Amino acid sequence: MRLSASTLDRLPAAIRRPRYDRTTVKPGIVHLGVGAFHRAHQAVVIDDLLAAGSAEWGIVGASLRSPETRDALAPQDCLYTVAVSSGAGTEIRVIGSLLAMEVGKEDPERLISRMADPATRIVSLTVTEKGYCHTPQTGELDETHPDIVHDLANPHAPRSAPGFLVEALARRKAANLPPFTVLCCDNLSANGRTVQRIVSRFAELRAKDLGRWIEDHAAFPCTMVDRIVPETTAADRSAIASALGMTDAWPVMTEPFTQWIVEDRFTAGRPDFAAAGVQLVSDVTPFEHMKLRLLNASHSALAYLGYLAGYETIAATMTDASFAALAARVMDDAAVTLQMPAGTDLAAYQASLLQRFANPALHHRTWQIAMDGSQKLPQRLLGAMRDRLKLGLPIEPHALAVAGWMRYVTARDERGNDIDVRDPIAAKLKAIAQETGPVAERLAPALLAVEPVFGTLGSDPRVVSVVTRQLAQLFRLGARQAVAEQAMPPRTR
Ligand code: CS2
Repeated sequence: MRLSASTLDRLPAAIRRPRYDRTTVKPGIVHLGVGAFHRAHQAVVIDDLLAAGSAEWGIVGASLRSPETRDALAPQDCLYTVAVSSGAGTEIRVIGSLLAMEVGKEDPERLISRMADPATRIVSLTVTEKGYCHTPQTGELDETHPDIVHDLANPHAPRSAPGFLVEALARRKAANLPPFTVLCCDNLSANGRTVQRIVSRFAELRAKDLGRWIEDHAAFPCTMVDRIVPETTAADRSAIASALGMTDAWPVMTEPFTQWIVEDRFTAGRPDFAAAGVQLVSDVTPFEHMKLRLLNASHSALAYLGYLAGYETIAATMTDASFAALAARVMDDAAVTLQMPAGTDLAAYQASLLQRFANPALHHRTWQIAMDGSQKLPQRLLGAMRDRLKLGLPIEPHALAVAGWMRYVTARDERGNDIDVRDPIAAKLKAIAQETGPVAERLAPALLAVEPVFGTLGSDPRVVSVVTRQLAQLFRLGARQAVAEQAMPPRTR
């Protein structure tokens, strides 16, 4: 038996499921990038709102490339399970907010029509950092990106997220419709403003007046999104199947914690987010910095160094006291660079992060978080490093994390095995490493000179010297010992 609208009533009574009439829900949102994160985060919020009676905000989900999610969910009427695990137990719930699925690559026209439809009032996105085709360090559109080059030449059949957004907005302009609100839910710095810059530039390259119309009329609120959602494993699938008494081709696993902070700027209406626990604020910046520099920065540090030390998951890495201490030090060092609204309890936030990382129920692979480092380092680690240097403060723990990334992208682990490095510039990074060899004094400056990642920070002599020293330690001692030595000094604020 398979989860679907017609089998919902055969689920065990205790399992929460949509009690609202899904057939009357209107699609107000098109979401690009229906991965596990979206399905365990925004789609759950919308499911809560639909359950509370607001029937206007159903989601049409789209994958830009792969048909996998559509193929898994379409036979299930887009129903799927979210399993929330704390270590103490698991709570299972079936989500109904996803109404239909599109695949951009198969039928770009269909997806564009959905986005341009007057019923669509928000287009939200979780396409990961690299999905915006921008230069991570500057936040500007990468005009040489192959997908951007393609989309400018074929604007009516795009491939990239900016290409789809601009074509759909162009159709709305031509039809005299208001633009939808573009709601970026990816971990970019100043995500809304960054996407606005990218989209406006792309539009301007197509036509000046289109660029101007988007500038003048469209809204791109910034958001801070947070929930740890590891990739679903085969074991998860079978555990869910036995709990449901039927199969779900693609359930998602997550933690109890969830947070969504959104700037309240929408051009065509929005759901009553506050009713579902979303925080609406006038400026997301401090919260976004807090999350990227505390959670994501230490996550990346644990991912690179933990992987090198042979730990498969973040929870396993956290059982090693020196790694937990290093994560805490990265957070302490980043915390002094934050300007939080009065009343923010950063110490409590940091303590809760360490607990969340240690959640033994989450099989969050270090390899998964290590992906796309070239796109992640600037907003997670480098901004805080730059700010600490301005304040005249040391940068050792951050530099060790960056060195961990450098050691990782050599694509050879400490036992001489290959590492499957996933990154848009993996080949370039590996070539650099092959040219310099595993010699910190050569490798560190060569990687620091990769401008789209490091910008001017990479030529700062203080950065060159500390990162080189940390990388040398990593080559000499291995990750476990290097982390233990770094974690040893007393914590400083
Ligand atoms: C992780 C994030 O994969 C990664 O890079 O750091 O996906 C992280 O789990 C989320 O941002 C948590 O909200």
